[in-house]
Amino acid sequence: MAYEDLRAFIAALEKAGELKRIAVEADPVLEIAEIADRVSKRGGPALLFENVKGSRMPLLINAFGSRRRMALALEVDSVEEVAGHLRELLHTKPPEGLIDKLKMVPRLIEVGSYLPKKVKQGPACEVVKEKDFSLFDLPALQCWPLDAGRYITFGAVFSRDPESGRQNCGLYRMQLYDERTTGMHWQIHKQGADHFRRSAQAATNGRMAVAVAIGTDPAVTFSAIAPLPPDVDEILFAGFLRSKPVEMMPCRTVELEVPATAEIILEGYVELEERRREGPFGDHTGFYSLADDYPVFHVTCMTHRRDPIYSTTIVGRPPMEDCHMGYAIERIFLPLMQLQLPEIVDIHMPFEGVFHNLMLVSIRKAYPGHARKVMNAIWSLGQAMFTKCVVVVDEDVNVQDPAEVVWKTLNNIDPERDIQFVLGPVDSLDHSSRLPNFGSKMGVDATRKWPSEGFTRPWPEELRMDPRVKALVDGKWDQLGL
Ligand SMILES: Cc1cc2nc3c(=O)[nH]c(=O)nc-3n(C[C@H](O)[C@H](O)[C@H](O)COP(=O)(O)O)c2cc1C
Ligand SMILES: [Mn+2]
Repeated sequence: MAYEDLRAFIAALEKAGELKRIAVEADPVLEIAEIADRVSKRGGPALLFENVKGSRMPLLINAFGSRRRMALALEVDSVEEVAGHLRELLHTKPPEGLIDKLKMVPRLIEVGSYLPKKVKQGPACEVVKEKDFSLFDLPALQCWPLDAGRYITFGAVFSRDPESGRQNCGLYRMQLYDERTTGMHWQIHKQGADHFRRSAQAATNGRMAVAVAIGTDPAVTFSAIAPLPPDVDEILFAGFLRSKPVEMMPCRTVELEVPATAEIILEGYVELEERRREGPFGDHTGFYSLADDYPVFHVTCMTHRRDPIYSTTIVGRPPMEDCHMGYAIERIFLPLMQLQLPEIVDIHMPFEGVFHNLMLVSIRKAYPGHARKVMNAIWSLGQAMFTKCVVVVDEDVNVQDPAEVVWKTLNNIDPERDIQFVLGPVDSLDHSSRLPNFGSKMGVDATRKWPSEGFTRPWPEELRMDPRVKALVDGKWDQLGL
């Protein structure tokens, strides 16, 4: 059964022994971050702070912060199951005969049944505040000492495409400026920024409606960070993940729909002309991302449950909570990549690469230059375009084992011949690129080189012991006293 809301997920975490309640008072300014960081680094549980200094709301953090909790969030034993389900759906052949058509019906119904369900209202608007409220009622964290202030770090931001009218939902951090305004840190490549840009092109002075949901059911939170293609509805994807439609209710003061079972909703607008300094902020990279100018979110209404739970996360040097969400993305999006690139056997993004810095890819190499074709394809595939370094290996290399990849790659490459640089868009958080958002990327062709690629020397065999000798030693092993 799908989790109705964040609370149902919290209950499941607690039942699984994956949640620790903390009654001791803790300060949302730095202290909670330090506690969560230590727990993250030790592979510890989700934390529910019940006594947050200066706020009446309990605070949840690290709820997705392990492989097991990520699976619990998606209600599976392993996120591979979700990939399997997606693969099945994607490989449904167009029906041929009548029998095939009949077999398709349940599948089509299944997809149709994930569509968001409109409801008039929900628990998220049990309390409606248009006048007397302050964003500082929320226990928003200051995560790192040089952060520009306190930030809402786990809000799902909703906006509407000015032309198609479709909604987008992306997770972007929000710096608290005062009681009613925050930064709106949608980076230039993201869909919120696209809506904003196109709204501004249509009308130079005016406003764009924005709503933010904090504390949504875990499928919605995960969908908000998932690198879905533009115009694929995150809420439909969440419905697919939880095998049940997400209930969406209209906002009170703006024309947007938000998850009806969220803990807290912020409604408001961004001015199309306005920008304000945002950051610095201690980021996923383990460094502070630099301050820059971003739109400003003016909050006109806050609604919440009678007893809201504030949900948040911190980012920083890996491993952190977001790494486990990144791993789920790696597994779940592999079938989608393979739809375009069936030669891909597996991919892996080690935590240390912070999502975009390193992708290890194994392929079934079929023609000269195949590895380079795959690199170029990855650089043109949605948010994978940010991948700073792509390493392509043959199918016999296990990319889930970075040590094996390093060993084989460094043996296999003639660097000048096998490394390729390209220029293009890079992640906004990259502090090393020559310009913000623009820089170079590197592809390493670590596949075995072929004569048809100009490599005419013999390629050596990999060391492997004779199986007969292995069996012999197995038989003697106990006597060896080793
Ligand atoms: C904890 C966390 C914080 C994030 N903060 C931001 C952010 O501040 N700005 C941003 O553009 N993306 C941020 N992201 C990444 C986006 O959520 C992600 O790229 C998402 O796919 C964007 O959706 P969109 O394509 O619909 O815009 C964050 C991701 C995580 C896990
Ligand atoms: Mn999107």
